[in-house]
Amino acid sequence: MAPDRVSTAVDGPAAPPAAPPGAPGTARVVLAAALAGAALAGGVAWLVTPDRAAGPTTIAVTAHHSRFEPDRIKVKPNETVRFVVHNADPIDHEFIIGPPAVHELHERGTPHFHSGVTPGEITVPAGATVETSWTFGPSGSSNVLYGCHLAGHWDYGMHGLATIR
Ligand SMILES: [Cu+2]
Repeated sequence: MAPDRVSTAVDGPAAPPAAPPGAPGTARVVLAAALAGAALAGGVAWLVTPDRAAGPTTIAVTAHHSRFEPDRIKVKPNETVRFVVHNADPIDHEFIIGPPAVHELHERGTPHFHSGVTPGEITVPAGATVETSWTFGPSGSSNVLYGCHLAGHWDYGMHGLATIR
């Protein structure tokens, strides 16, 4: 159970809804949530390789039970990735992406509302889907992490790792 693409087969059999009827979301996000649920049932972390076949790279990320799914992604050096982040939880979350220093700053308590003006820093309200873009550095640059710094969320495990290669 290690799907390597999330942005294909959106026309396949209907997946169970990831959010209540009427909540914002896309087929792609629903599929990602369904795959993530299946992977988590097996107790495994899994890896997503973005689909680069058509246009800008998009990675769908779902916040579910205060974890990010997927929690491991692979990107190309210097690649700009559009993150479509869906919050399937009944509480708000944030999605902050950057090198470790960025996360140290946010973990110490900078404001926890992000309008999206700063690339890679968004608030994702309960049930909402919010997008942001991030441009990764060259191969061999420092690790890029993504996570939520609302009180206790990072320590609970609400973070993921992007590998540049
Ligand atoms: Cu959170």
